[in-house]
Amino acid sequence: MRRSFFVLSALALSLVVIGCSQKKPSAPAPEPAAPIEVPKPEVREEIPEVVCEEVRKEIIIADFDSGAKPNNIGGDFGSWDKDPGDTTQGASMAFNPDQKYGKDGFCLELDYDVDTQNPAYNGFWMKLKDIDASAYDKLVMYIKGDDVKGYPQKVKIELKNARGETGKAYITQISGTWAPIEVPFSSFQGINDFSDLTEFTVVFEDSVSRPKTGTIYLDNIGFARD
Ligand SMILES: [Ca+2]
Repeated sequence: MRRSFFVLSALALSLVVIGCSQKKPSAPAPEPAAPIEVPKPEVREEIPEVVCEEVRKEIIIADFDSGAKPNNIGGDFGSWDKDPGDTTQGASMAFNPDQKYGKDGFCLELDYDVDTQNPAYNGFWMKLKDIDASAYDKLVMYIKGDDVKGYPQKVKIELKNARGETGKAYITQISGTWAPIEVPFSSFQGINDFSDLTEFTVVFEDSVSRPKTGTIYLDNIGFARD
C-alpha cells in the first residue's frame, strides 16, 4: 500500500513537472543584471530668503566721477546765462578732482558772476531724462562753498517736469565744508508731479547771490526717500 502511494505520488509529480514545462517554454537565461546606480541624494543649498525692495531708497543722478558728460542716467548738462551778450556776468562749470566729495573721481565746480549793471541770473542745467521720481520724496546732494573765491549764502534750485511745471526751492545751508543737503519735494513751490522730471537747475540771481561772484561745488545729486 505504501509503495503504491509512492509510485502514484512520483507519477503525479512527474505529470505536474511535465505539465509545467509544457505550459512555460524555457526562457533564455537572464543576462547578468547591470549594477543599479543609486542616485546620489540631491544636496540643496540653503538659500536665505531675501526680501527685495521694489525701489531703492536712493538713486544717484550725477556723481561726476567720470569727469565727462553725460550724468549717471544719460542726461546732458552744462552752464547757462540768461543774457549771453552781457560778458560782464556769466556762469561756467568744470569737473574738479581736487575738491571732490569722497575718494574717487570728480565733483562739479560751478563758478558764477552776477555782478553787472543789468538784471542777471545764470547757473547750471542738467537733463533728467523724464525720470519717474514719484517713489522718492526728496532731492539730495552734497554741496560746498569755496572759502577762497567766496560762495553765496542762498542758491535757488529747480525741478521741471514734462507737464511744464517748474518747482523752486532755496538752499541756504552752504558752508566751506562738504555737507549733505536734503530738499523735500514738498519744499519745491510750483510742481506737484514728480513722475516725469525733465530738468534740474541751479540759479544764481543778482538779487540774492552775495557775494556776486563765487564758486560752489556739487556732488552726488540724486533722489531719496526715508
Ligand atoms: Ca563725485
